[in-house]
Amino acid sequence: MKREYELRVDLKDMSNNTSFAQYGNFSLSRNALNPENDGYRLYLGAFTDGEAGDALSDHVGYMFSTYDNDQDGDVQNCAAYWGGGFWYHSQSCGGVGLNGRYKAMKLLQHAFSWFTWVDFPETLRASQMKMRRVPN
Ligand SMILES: [Ca+2]
Repeated sequence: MKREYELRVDLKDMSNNTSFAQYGNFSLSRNALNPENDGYRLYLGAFTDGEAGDALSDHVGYMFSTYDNDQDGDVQNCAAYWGGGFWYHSQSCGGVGLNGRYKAMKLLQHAFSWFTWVDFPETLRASQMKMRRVPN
């Protein structure tokens, strides 16, 4: 039986307010024989808790993109445009970029954001993605 993990994302804004979002059943390339060929595709179960809100479910099913390996499906290179790798959405990159820049460099450019809590033109100060095994 496959082990099940939950994901907790801790966030901090520029005023040092903190928030979080939590999901059940986190995995990458869930059913792939070769995760690298599958792009380490994001899989999440249900949003289970957190005042930051569910911004990440929109990104489920997308591959992890980096500036030198654009797998996001959007016309642009989201990792280059936002400033860091992530599971970007195929339409306008999506609303979460936890490796994005601290400040948007161009008009309407997203950066380090979690759109249901901190979004353009504001950016986050810090984030942590933590996973742990769900006890049986
Ligand atoms: Ca692209």
